[in-house]
Amino acid sequence: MKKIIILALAFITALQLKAQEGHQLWLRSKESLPVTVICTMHSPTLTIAEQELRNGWQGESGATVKLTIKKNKALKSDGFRLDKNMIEATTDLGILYGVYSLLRRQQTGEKMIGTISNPSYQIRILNHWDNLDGTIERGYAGHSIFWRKTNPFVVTLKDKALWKAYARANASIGINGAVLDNVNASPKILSENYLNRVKSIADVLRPYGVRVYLSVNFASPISLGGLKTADPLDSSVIMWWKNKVKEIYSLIPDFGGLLVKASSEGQPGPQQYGRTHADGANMLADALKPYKGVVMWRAFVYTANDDDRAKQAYNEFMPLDGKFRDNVIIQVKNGPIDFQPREPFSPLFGAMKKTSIMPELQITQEYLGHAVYLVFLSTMWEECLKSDTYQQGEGSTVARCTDGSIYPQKYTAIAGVSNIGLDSNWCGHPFAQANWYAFGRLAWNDTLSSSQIADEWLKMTFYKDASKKLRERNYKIDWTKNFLKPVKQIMLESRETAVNFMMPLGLHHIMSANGHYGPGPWWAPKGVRPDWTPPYYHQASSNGIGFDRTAKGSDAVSQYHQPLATEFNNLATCPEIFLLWFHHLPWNYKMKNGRTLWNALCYHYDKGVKQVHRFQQEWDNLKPFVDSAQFKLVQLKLSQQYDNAVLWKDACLLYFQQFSKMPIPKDITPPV
Ligand code: GCW
Repeated sequence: MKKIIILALAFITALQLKAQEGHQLWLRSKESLPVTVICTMHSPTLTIAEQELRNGWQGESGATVKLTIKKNKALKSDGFRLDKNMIEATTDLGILYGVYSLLRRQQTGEKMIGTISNPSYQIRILNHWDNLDGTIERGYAGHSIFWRKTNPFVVTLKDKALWKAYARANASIGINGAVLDNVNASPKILSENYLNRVKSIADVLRPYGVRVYLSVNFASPISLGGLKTADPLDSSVIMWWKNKVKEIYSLIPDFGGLLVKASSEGQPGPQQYGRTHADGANMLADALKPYKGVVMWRAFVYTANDDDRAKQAYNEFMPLDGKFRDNVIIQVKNGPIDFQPREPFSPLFGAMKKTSIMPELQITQEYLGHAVYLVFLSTMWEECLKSDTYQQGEGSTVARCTDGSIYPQKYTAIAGVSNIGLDSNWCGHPFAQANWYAFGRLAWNDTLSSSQIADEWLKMTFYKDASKKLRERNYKIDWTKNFLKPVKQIMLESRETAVNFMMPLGLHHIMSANGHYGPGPWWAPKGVRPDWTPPYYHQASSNGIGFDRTAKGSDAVSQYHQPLATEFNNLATCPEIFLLWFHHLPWNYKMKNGRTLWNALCYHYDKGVKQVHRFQQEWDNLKPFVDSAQFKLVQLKLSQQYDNAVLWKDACLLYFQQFSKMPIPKDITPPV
């Protein structure tokens, strides 16, 4: 009997592990060549490093590779140096990163010898908006990999295998932190049962250098602790958090810290007690300090008042500059409103000079077509990171203002809202994996180009997928010319394409309510907060369209450092990509190319639709290069994207036309 049970268990385990083999992401298994690895030190992380090297070696057959841990002033934190058959780092995690980098370079043909690579940000973290019942807020790839409704506290072998594969993928791109639960946090996350599960997750993630963090509900002392208040200056509240933090660290000694969404979209926060964000954040920071934990405090705050929503975070946080403890990091979304297809950078970047600031990017495609559209977000993030804030003179880019190059922050960090779920390809769309990849790569090196990132990802993900026939021919040449080049081009164009057919020329927040998929510029039912309705943002009427944020309007422009304030304020110098973000203009306003604003809008929408159509045609040619299931899936998703692009164009043009009362240009397919 015992034997049968053991056999059955072994069989189930084998099946479960087999299921994970589908989850290879960009870490496709290769036939490795023999290699000898020399490493005189030992740790679980180094064991993984050695194994990875042996399993993936594509270099000279029979080579000997030395892994060396030693002090080297040129290396920052977990940075590494690659040389001919040598990886050097000051930490064992640095060695692991070096191994992944070396294996990637073997696959992509990138330079190796003499490379020194240091991380741009110390904390490179994913934010999972995962609820404890297993659902995911704005998740489009199935349920949570961490939480579930039934048997929530049982940790299975399958769970562990999945968490391990997740940790490995993160480590391969340098991600070293994960917030495991939604920022709209349930107080239950801090209860004993959940903390034990967090411990199990942390134990699996640890050897890969991924630390766990938790989102917490500011009112936890009331709802979980039974206290009467959550006032951050109340001594019983302070004590409650201290004890809770102590309990967490007794389970997870390397716990990273807490993420807080407070006094935002109905979440509790210090302001209910007449306290500031600094009072709230500092109270938690003090509790975490003895353990070297951090508080990531979100700046995503806005209330329904007459003030332009784009200005509110800045107005609320700027007066607090310098008032936060050094283990508090203010987490700021890339744009001042909310992860729209295009926003200018948030004016808080570079402006808070005495406070650590971290960018929050959204990997999950809440406003960019969910897991349906092919949108490579790297170009959007690159645009933000490379934007010049001018806060300390020319060259004060968002990246340099947040990665420690300009301001001496104690902690530097960058967060990405995850797009990961139980879906068999992790992210819902094969190309959505590229966004997870890109986030990690940019967090490691914020000067990388999207073109390089796309190149790497495509080579790692697709190079092996091709028909046998093709492989027998001059595969490398065919593949580069016929697959890599066109697909890379699609990826690099894809975000601008989405902007064109959704919200061109600085339009924003005109999507359908709640679902945030498809158009909804008309949505404004009575009784709904105006700042949740699209007409608040597009301001279309017979007079024109656009949100006036100039000095004559809401004056949001003045939150930007000169020369940007003037550049945005002035119609002649405002970049056309932000035109209707900053200006309200008549329909017949003359654009730089001589078109009327109305015609320009029509052409942008039309161009976006045509671009998606071209993506479809190009993809159709690529069948021999892609695994057939993936090929069909992408084909199907592109056709859904096309339908939705047509819907966006038709809906927006018909809706806006009632105000412009101008004809659709003749060379544009008329709305049906
Ligand atoms: O983008 C909005 C989303 C909410 C989200 C919120 C936030 C987690 O629509 O679903 O809540 O932002 O970032 O807090």
